[in-house]
Amino acid sequence: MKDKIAPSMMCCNFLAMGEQLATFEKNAIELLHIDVMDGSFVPNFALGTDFVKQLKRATSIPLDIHLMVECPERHLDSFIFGEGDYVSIHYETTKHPQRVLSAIRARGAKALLAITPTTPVEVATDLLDDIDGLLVMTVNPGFAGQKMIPHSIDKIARARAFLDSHGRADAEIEVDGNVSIPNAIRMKGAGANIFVLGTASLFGTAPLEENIKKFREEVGLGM
Ligand code: S6P
Ligand code: MG
Repeated sequence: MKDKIAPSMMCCNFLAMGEQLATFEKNAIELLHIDVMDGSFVPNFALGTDFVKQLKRATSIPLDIHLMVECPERHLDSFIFGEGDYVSIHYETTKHPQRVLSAIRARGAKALLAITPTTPVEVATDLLDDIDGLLVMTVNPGFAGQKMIPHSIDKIARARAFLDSHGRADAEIEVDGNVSIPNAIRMKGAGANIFVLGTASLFGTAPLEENIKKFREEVGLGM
């Protein structure tokens, strides 16, 4: 399974977005992670429909839309996504996760089930035919710049074992939250292959390009 890097766009410098996108394109970034927050499922607001529209127009890098919103089924049609994009919903946000996941897939996108640090991986048991992977939150959703919840590495390993033992060795595992280089080395060892990069490894003091190269090299990601 291909390793992928997904910069967390809420951590971007919004005043230099064009330049940053150009750097992502030049460095073959695989996905752009877009945190959508509704101030209800999570105690914060973040990126929305017009931002996604603009990004879609501005770049051909596929989007990775992380919906942290109640009743995502009511909002899918407001977002532009399709073939090649990823969309994740949280298990707790809808009464009928199967319906929402299949609606995402019906549009040609990959559907991921997102699980918070206290949601057991087994909630995916009856959704295994409807997902392309799991998004394992390694912090509580809502904010950038948090510390990884310590049980996360074990949780990723359990998620990998769960998927493999249920005939879904092909399903991807995305990790989101405090993906620093040392944490990512352990996350990759536990079975993750999509890495959301925010303040812990990408948007710091060094230039983006330098940070991307360093991350790929030190974590041992294939290009
Ligand atoms: C958190 C959100 C994440 C953050 C990311 C930031 O609710 O889903 O995608 O943007 O975790 O990365 P970092 O390195 O600041 O934790
Ligand atoms: Mg996220």
